[in-house]
Amino acid sequence: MATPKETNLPGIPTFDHPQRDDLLKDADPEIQRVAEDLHRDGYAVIDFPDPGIDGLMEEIRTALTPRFDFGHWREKLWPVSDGLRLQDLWQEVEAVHRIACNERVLQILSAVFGRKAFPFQTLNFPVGTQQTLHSDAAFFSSVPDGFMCGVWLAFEETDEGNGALQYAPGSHRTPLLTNDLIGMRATGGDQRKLQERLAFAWQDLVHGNGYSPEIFKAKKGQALIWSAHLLHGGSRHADIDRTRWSQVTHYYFEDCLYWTPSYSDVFEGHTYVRAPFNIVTGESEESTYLGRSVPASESPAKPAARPAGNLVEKAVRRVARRVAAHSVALAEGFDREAYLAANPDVRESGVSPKQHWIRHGYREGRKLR
Ligand SMILES: O=C(O)CCC(=O)C(=O)O
Ligand SMILES: [Fe+2]
Repeated sequence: MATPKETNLPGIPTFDHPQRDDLLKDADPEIQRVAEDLHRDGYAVIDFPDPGIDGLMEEIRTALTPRFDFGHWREKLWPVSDGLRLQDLWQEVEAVHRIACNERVLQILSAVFGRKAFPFQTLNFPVGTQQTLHSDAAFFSSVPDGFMCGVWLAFEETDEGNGALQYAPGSHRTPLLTNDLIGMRATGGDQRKLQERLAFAWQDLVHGNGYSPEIFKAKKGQALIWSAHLLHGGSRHADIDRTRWSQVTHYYFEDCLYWTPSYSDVFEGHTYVRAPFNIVTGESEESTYLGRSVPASESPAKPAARPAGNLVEKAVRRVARRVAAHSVALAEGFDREAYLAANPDVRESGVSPKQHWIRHGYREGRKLR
């Protein structure tokens, strides 16, 4: 499985490959179905392939419950659309490790992508993340493109009430948003502004292409695989008395270069290259380009200093509000001329009417039209 099958296009994941039917002709029906779903929709659902999965999920819930402050979440984080998470608990909790390294999952991923999969990061959530729609490729990309995915496992049923995972079917066809596309420089720039611009741009992609986000109404023990470019996030966690226990494991594939577009200005010579940790082998995977090793970067392009305490909360609230305003403006068809006519002060100030609405008008309750 480690070596890609011989083809003229070894850099395209098998599920998207022009010869995918031929490449997968000997694969079992589940693998063929997952490949087809990833190709068509950008995601695929499986029953998690471990007969002891109920016990593992129970073990994780019991081990982690005392480590989360649910009161703080309800009072401070939930109102600003934030969640709770613990990263890389595979190092401490055996059940998290076992889920991340499940052999059948590795077999399915390796077959449908055509390179050997390895898990490099886990996140455990007790409640919904309420994250806005995004593509993981902004943070975890590969060369060749597309060799990354997430496998999200529901420890309990998820629906409209408890912040189910959401995704925009078909959005895996949208381009990787490198910094040149969003007009922001990573090196020497403001990483928070860049992330805000990215969040707006993903919303533009969803609205502009007419995608309709759906939620994953999962049964306990079901898992959703998303491909690197699928726009996904967490829906509103409406009922704060409910939980949304879940684990996501992020996977890369061997023999790639691993990089972070958000931290890179490639054509100015700054590529933030990673050496992701292979949770199965316990060793880092070095990046390679066409078979030759590429050293990992020392540190990302320096993000702007992070403010402390309630300044962080204020910043999170401000970004959440602006993203919401941007979404409303898109959904209702912002009319620039009508906004200027109704708001002479905006015309006089010379600022962009849409930016004014997103930054001020929305909060001040000014009418869109
Ligand atoms: O669990 C969620 O709501 C989203 C998680 C996610 O986007 C991720 O881990 O990449
Ligand atoms: Fe994500």
